Amino acid sequence: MKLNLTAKIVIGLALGIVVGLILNLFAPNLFEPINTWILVPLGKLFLNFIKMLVVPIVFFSITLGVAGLGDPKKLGRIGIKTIVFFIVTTTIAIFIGLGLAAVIQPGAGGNYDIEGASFEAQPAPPVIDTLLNIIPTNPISAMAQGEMLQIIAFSVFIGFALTILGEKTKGIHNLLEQGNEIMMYLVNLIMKFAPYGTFGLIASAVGGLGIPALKAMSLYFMVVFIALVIHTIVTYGSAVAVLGKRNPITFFKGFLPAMTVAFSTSSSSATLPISMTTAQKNLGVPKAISSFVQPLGATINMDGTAIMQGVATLFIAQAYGSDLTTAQILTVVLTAVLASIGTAGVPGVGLIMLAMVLTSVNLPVEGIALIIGIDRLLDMTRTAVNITGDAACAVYITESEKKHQSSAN
Ligand code: DAS
Repeated sequence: MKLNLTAKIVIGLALGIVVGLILNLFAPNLFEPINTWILVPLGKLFLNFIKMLVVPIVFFSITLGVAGLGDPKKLGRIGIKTIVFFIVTTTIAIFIGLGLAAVIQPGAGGNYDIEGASFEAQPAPPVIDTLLNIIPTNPISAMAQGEMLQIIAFSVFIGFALTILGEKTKGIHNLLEQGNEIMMYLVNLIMKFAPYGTFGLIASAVGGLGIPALKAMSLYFMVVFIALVIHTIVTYGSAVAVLGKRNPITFFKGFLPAMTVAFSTSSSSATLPISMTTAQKNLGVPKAISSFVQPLGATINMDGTAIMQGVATLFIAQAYGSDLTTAQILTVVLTAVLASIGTAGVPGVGLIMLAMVLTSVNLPVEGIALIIGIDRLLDMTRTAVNITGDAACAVYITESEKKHQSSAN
């Protein structure tokens, strides 16, 4: 029987938990050698694969994400309204995630020393330095050093230049598109190793930390899930009711077929054809609006992913006993919004962009070890949220264009 990747990851997760608990509860003396020779290498290999892709994916995704926004002059009324809707809802999403994580504190009582990656909190630089340092004096060295904010800033400038230069830079734009294709292929490839990496990381975390690790993971899962549900019902429900002048129940019922496909595929891009036909057939979104808003949204609007990144960052900070300053929280919001613009709609890429958010506030990427096992299950849910945000925007634009037409006549 051919198991799909999600099933394999879930099996890796379950086995990791069982092996971790057995080692922790019944054979602690065996844990050290097994952890050193099997579990940590499996986990480290997977984390290294993820780290390997972070810088190129950030550069290609954010450059193309910004270029994809189109020339502000040519964006037009629909484009401006769409992008404003996307940025506002993504920012609300992050604050819902951060707020819930700050209140529920899923990683509190942490000080987890995850697979030897103990973490010394570095004093955060003053806000003004953080802002000034965003502009890289040497972009290549920023990439070499993994200075995420500087890489993002450089990518935004390049993306903006591509938009303004248009046809003159068609060649380099295509080259970047191909580079991004290669990156998405490599994401797919390393996700095939996810079941083994997940097993190693979870067995190591649970084997070393025992039940508290399981508790932390379940709490994290619950906080992300609740934040996703709140954002979908409250933010999208009100946007559809107030801006779209629709009954939210009818909206969610009408869009459910697309949400279930997104849930099962964990890919906004793969679901796009279904999302568009569902919005057109069940929500009465005109083809012209659906064909602009939803493909753009599938690329640059990922509220569910932004929620995960906000919660995960606070959770990992708590797990390492590190309090984020206000400047660092704002950095998380900025990088998570940009990560959401950059994240392509393929399975697991939100996790890779999380490494970027963590690095931007000097948190160790190893902290992903505690959440990676359950990420696939959350990926399914947040992908369904991601595409629902695009559909809510399409309904808003449909209503707003109707008003515009009637006032024009
Ligand atoms: N699975 C991605 C998507 O298709 C989102 C993510 O990885 O967070 O929307």
